[in-house]
Amino acid sequence: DYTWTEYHELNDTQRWMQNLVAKYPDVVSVFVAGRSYEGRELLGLKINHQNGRAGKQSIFLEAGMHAREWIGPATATYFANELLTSQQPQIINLARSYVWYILPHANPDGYVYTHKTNRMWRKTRSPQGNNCIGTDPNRNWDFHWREVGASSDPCSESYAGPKAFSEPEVESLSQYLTSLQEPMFMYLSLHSFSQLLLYPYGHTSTLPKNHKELEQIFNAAVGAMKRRYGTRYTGGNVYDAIYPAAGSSMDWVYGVLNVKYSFCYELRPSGYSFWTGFRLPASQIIPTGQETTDSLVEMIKAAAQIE
Ligand code: 0X9
Ligand code: ZN
Repeated sequence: DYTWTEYHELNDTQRWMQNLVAKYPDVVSVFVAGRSYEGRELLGLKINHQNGRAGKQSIFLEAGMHAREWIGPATATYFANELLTSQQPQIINLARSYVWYILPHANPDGYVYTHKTNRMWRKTRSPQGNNCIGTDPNRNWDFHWREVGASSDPCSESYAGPKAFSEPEVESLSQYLTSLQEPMFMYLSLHSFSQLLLYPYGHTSTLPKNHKELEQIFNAAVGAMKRRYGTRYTGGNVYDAIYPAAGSSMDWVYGVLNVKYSFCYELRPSGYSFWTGFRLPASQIIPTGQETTDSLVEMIKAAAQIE
């Protein structure tokens, strides 16, 4: 059985998703948002309660863009399971009020590589110049591409790629996001680590137009994150809160698709240790899933109140 007491390989999670369709045929379907360089499906879950009201908006949750950040996919699947099984009225309500798209593995080739060969791999697996492999998929989106905080060196961990949307994962996911029928209410990107909640932009310190609203939502989300286990998050706009970084999915969705609420979580742990930061013990998957669910519930409530 699929549990949240250990990290899973890609195939396990893809099988789990297919099994959910069989278990909840009226509510769950899978979607394929394209294919990776090595031909793997970008497989996600669509959760849509037919008995919800008509004209629902969507919320898209993306994780696993960076291969070694294993807590992202684990939290995405934890949250999907909550949407499907929780008895809490708030979560039942959330599940019914939106059309949910949950993509646990935006970079499946990289994830497989972290299991088989190099636990610390970050990028995609497409061959680039100078005998180096991979592009940083979170620098490859076509919005102020490569302007700052992105490298033109194919061997760099933040290589932006030879051009915007050079990576099949990123190009096809962008196409898929553009093609969705329901208006998108919110876009969420799960990364790790540092315990930060981030909003646009990465390419400039100029705050986005609705930054007052984003800050209000930020405060609600960070407050809820702390409630259960005292977990402290900081953050703000990417450029000031961490570092300049152009070409992320969050900024593209905000800037090009005009989705007003676009956020990125840098999940547990806190601190700076590169060696331990990506190796969050599996015993912390459930607590991370619980507090992040708390945070998402309050975040979406706060955003819905603004409307
Ligand atoms: O550098 C990144 O891409 C992200 N940090 S990480 O340690 N996970 O690599 C942060 C970038 C800002 N986040 C988004 N714009 N989504
Ligand atoms: Zn990341």
